[in-house]
Amino acid sequence: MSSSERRYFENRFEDYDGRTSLQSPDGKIVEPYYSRIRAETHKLLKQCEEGFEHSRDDHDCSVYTGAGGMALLYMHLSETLFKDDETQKQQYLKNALKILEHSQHGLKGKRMTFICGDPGVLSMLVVLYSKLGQDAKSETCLSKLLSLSDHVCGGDPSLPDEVLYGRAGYLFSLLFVQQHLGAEKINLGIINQVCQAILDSGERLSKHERNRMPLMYTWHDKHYVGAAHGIVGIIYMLLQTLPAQSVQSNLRSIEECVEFLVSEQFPSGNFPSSLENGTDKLIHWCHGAPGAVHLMVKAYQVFGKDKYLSTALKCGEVVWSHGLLKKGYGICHGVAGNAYAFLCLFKQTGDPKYLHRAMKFAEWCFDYGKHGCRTPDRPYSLFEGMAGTVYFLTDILDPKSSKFPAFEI
Ligand code: GSH
Repeated sequence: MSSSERRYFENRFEDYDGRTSLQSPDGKIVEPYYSRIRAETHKLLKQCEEGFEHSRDDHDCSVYTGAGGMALLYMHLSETLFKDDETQKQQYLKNALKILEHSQHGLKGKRMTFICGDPGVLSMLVVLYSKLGQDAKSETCLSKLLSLSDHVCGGDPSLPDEVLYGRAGYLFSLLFVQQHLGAEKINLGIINQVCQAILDSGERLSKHERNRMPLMYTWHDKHYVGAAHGIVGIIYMLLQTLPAQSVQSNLRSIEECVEFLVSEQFPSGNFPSSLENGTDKLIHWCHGAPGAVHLMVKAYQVFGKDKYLSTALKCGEVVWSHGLLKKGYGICHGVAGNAYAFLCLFKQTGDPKYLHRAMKFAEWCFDYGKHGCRTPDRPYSLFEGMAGTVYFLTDILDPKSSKFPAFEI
């Protein structure tokens, strides 16, 4: 393949030298990197806020491309970049609330997920109202959020199960509220039912197709594999919901799915985008190794099999060699999203090599727009554009606390 046909730039960064210390005793990145990352983040944040304001689409309140994504970034900044500045911290929470209140009329009552639908906005409102002392409003939004569970669990055959548009994306909304306000905030019975609905749906399709996998999922008639639309994302969400009895009772089936996925890994370390498509091409969080790494590490934590960790480590190699994407710097199909693969491996292994790699990808992002990448359709959005890059850069400041937004709990 010629370099012009490739979807990635050659990675010319040196790999980890095995010596340099990258973390200070409190877990933060050492100087001068810490200050440099903060400075670059502030620069990009300013650009992003201005760009978002100018290109704002009041009809899009999604976390993926719209106002919800900016609100999620602001919530994140209050916990990272402005963590030690109480005034700024409160201000960014208020900014997030303002954006969401403004965009509430854009709720469509159509999509059921955190990333693309009403539950994202509602669950952030639950958290923000509560943090800002408006408990009655928080409860109202929580009731609205929970009332959607009837539809999610009702067996609607047109509702998918994947993360971007389906049941697993609704599940994340509930986990998000729990993460911020405590597990007791959401009745485990509801969470259990949502997981059961996902499991039932997977089992139904598997039986219908006489598939060797006990759980099988499709989206738009394709058996997608990756984190956004496929089984990787669905199974990952279930494994993040271990307290649910339905998940506990189906761990065997879930593990069989993980086993199957391991067998689908390409020699390069990447994964196919769907079972119908055997080409080793997309190295994105949404499709491919950068998303699968999260599942493999989680599966290792839950089932304890070394094989899952080595599958994850192989993902890390292909992301390092082929992960500087020409698509851009975003989190869904860009360099920042790919860098979360290294943060995930660093959190699991403690190996500074992965922190080094994440920092090199961060360095690439400092030169935002200078590599000749394509411009995303929504250039300032969280999943396609600059807001996602800013989110990642602030996460790397304290790598052990980093989490892929709207996906990792
Ligand atoms: N609209 C997106 C943007 O402007 O950033 C581009 C669409 C895109 O890249 N989609 C991802 C993908 O893998 C899936 S979410 N597309 C298929 C491909 O790159 O071949």
